[in-house]
Amino acid sequence: MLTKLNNILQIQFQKDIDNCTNEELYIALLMLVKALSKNRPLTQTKRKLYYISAEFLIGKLLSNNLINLGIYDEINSLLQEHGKDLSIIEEIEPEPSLGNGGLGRLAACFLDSIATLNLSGDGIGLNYHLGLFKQKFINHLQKEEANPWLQKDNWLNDTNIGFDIQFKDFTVHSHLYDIDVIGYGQGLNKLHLFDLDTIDENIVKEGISFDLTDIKKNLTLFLYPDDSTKEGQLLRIYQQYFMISNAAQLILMEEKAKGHDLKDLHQHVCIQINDTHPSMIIPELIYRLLKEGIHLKEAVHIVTNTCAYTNHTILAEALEKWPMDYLRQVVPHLIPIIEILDTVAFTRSEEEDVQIIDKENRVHMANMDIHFGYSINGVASLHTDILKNSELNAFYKLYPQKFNNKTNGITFRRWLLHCNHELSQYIQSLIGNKFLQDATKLKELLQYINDENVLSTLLKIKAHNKQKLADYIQKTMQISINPNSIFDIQIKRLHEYKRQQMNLLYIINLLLKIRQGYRPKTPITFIFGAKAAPAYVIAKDIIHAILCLQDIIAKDSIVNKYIQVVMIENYNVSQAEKLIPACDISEQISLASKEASGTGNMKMMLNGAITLGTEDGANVEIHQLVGDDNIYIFGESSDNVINHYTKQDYNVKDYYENDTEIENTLKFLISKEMLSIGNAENLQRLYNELSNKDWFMTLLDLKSYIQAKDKAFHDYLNRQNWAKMSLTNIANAGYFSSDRTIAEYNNDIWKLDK
Ligand code: GPW
Repeated sequence: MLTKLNNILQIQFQKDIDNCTNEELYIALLMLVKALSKNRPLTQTKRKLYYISAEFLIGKLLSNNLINLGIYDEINSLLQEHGKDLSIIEEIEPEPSLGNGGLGRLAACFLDSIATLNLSGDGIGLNYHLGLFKQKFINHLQKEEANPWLQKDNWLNDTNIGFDIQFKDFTVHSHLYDIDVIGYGQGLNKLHLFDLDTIDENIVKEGISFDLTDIKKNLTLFLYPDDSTKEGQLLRIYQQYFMISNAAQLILMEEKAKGHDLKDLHQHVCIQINDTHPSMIIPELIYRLLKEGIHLKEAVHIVTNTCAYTNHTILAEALEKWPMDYLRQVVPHLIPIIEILDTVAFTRSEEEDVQIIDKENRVHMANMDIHFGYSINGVASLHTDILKNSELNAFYKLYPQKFNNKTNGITFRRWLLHCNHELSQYIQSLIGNKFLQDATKLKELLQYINDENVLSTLLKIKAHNKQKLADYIQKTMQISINPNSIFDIQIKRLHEYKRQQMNLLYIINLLLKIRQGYRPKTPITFIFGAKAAPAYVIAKDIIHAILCLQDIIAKDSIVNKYIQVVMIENYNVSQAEKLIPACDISEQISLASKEASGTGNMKMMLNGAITLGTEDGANVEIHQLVGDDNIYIFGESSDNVINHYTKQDYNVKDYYENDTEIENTLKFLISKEMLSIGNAENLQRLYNELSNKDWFMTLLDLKSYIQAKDKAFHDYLNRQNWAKMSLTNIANAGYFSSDRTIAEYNNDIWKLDK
């Protein structure tokens, strides 16, 4: 390996490993990985899957590729022998920001598992030049900046492939770049990212603003920049159509190249539609099959048996409904097809809930997917039940056999082996390495539940990871945190339903108690990481309030002995990899019924954190796996929450008007102290929202949240028992391997070997 590496360094830089810079070494390693993956044959199965997604939040790739190629340890020691440090070299790689959060990260974990299981399945998405914005905190406010991640040397391989994409008023020619997806031990697939050569990064003005109408220059510039305006929504439709028309043409091209008859498309291909962003693939494929001379009825049949849809939310505002007029402006050729599909759907059921085009002339993308796909799945068992029994009940009655659950999963290669070397090495020393192939083998750890040696080693590993995180925060944010405090961590996109504001109210409540003389037994560090959508006003107000509180506590010399708040700037995959191994308490506090699954909950459990959560999403399954004693569950059930929405009987005032403690906690948001640091506009708006409307029922659960959280902090003192809980969580996390999830997708939906 040293010879190979030195050869590359010689050709590229006329240097060798001993006299090159870390930057040069990074590039050489990147080229080495690319060369090695070329030697792997592409995965072959009878059928081929195309996973189409507007987001692939792949994270940095160097270390994971080394792990999956099986050469991480070899390279690591080789570098050490020459005075280099792989962990420093890793930092040089820019993080591709091709996703927002869970949905995009899930797609990336899935690609890893698909390749690892030796299934032929490629990703198809877009090559956003600036990706998701970079978050800066200025005057306690989120500011967005462009986040260029594409440098000269990167993981993309140029292909000679490109397609004409016809919009109503103009045609563009696409350009395809591929990233190799290297499975763990075996498997090689592709992530196809489509782009346009005419994109112009110079149209970006201050922050992330740019001319939304200049499609040739902006089409793949940003990831969903702004859907609050008509122009923003039109751009989103342009992006989606560009993605799926490229996908359709690539798939049909590959099928023809294999000599397959397009009439047999569904025998050879499956297309997984990741949420509704790629849904236009359905009418587009029908359109293209018609052009190939296939009759309408048959084309509809073929496409229906090729496409499967995954739903990731029940939030009405996140279910895409495109006005026909907008679609007509961008892709008029799809309109007659959508109208036909709407008519066919109407013949199957006249019920309003299942129509494709509604009375306001909007196209319900999910409805089209369910009628004209052969599978619809939710992403955790509670979520799928809610789809079947309430949200999509009318569809469930029509097509019960199409509905199935696929509880999400995470790749253990990134979320254990890579991010927590120490823990994964230690696990291997205890139970060997079979769990690397079959994650349920982690259960064998349970034999050590009373082994004091093992328990204290687990605590030591956690302490070490906390120290590393503290060092990182010191270095990057110049904030010093106490590594001996409890690390209570909430990291996820900022959304009212995820209820960062409830965590905030807990901290305010605790601050007020400390000022009245209460003394926590162990100091606590409350860590947040969250980006808010640029146009999501209240979410930005919540960030503002957290940042103001962070400051108030830091400056209070009595309170800051006991508690500290740190909001991590620009939370992303790379920072998640540092935060998750250091987590003691994993905050999963969404309003029951609203979080489809969550995947951060699984990552933290796997790394030995204890969940503090509601019975929502995959928390329900975590609870079932670890039992009541190894998780902190609180709050109203999803049934009760759904009932409140149906009856519209939630009145937030009931929860503070006769409760001065809660009232004072809320009022602190607009206290003189907060206003002296923050902005009246933001803080008052947040206060008004919470005290008048509270759409996501923060106050409904606040009391039981405080109780459960206090108990968790109290239990933390019993270190031995805490270590047992931690071990139990790690041992039961095997179910959440994305290898299991993908095996289920393959058995029930894709059947790639059959
Ligand atoms: F709204 N999710 C996400 F359903 O990260 F489309 N972005 C999204 O736009 C949507 C969902 C959408 C998340 C869910 O909120 C989370 O609960 C789930 O674990 C994740 O998708 C992966 O399924």
